[in-house]
Amino acid sequence: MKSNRRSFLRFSALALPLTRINQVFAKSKAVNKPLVVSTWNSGQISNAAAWPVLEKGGKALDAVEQAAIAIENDINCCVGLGGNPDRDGHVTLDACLMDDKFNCGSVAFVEKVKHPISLARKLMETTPHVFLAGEGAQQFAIASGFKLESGKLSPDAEKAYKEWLKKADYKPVINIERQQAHPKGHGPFAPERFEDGSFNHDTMGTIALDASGNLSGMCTTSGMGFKMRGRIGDSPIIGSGLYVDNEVGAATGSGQGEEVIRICGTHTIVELMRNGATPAEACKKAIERIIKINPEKAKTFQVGFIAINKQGEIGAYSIQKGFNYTVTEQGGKGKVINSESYFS
Ligand code: SD4
Repeated sequence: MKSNRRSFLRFSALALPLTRINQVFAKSKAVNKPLVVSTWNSGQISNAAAWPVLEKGGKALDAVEQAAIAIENDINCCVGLGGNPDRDGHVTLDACLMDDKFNCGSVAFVEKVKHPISLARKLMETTPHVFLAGEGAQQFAIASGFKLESGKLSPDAEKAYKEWLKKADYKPVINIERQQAHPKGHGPFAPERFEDGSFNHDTMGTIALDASGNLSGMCTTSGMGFKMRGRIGDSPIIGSGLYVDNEVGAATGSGQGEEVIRICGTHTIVELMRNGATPAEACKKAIERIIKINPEKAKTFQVGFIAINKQGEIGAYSIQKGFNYTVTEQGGKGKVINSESYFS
């Protein structure tokens, strides 16, 4: 009788879907919350803006929007109107966000809007649509009361663009981080710039778990520097640059967008976590999937992912060395962590 009961229990456990088993086990662990994680060491700026919202028990969605606004405001960072222009000299911005109920909003190829993240949120909250691009997105911004601003390239972006124009070589290579600091210094995030002033990344992603245990995320970018006019990368594409499933986890990333789109990068990571992978394992598997497509080509570009799960576990992985991310949890002080990478 006893053994029958035991085998019944064993077989019913096997009959449970893996996600359910994960949820059952997860319940026994203390959840690490609230928590916010952003790509790169400039994530210190984003996390510092997100944390006060989370600390007060606010929503993860509000926290990630604040994270994006802060970084879009920062002329010395890499995103927003001061970021690298396209090859014709125009700054075109992409951004998206996603909440804990599969609500999402994205805008792409938008010009003269200082906070594309807030435009994406407006789209999400006031229309039946999830993705708006170009002129239409700008019209929607005007209709929604956003002011158009010409913006100004940051001095470094301007210098880098002028430098690029000398050869105007259309060979986008992205995010191969330099290991040494900028000799002249450019504020606290100096090592993120090349000597000619150009950035080595143009994208900020933030994912957060709030005190109520709900997840949200955002991704905002000026896109790959000196890109073809109209080119859109992974960052505003739900499932590529950002994905959130409140039952499982959230992921975002930075790097060569085309390669992330090919594998639906962040959706892949969330699905791997659904099937039992930790955030770190899921990021690593997604990166390995990109590398497997063309291992030789993968030596020439960077992709870095970050992920969190419902329990507040954190993970990251990148192709090349040099990717880092910022974690803010209890105590509220942002900690920059160097990601593990495939190539050393
Ligand atoms: C893009 N993923 O437009 C972005 C670029 C990026 O750091 O992440 N740069 O493809």
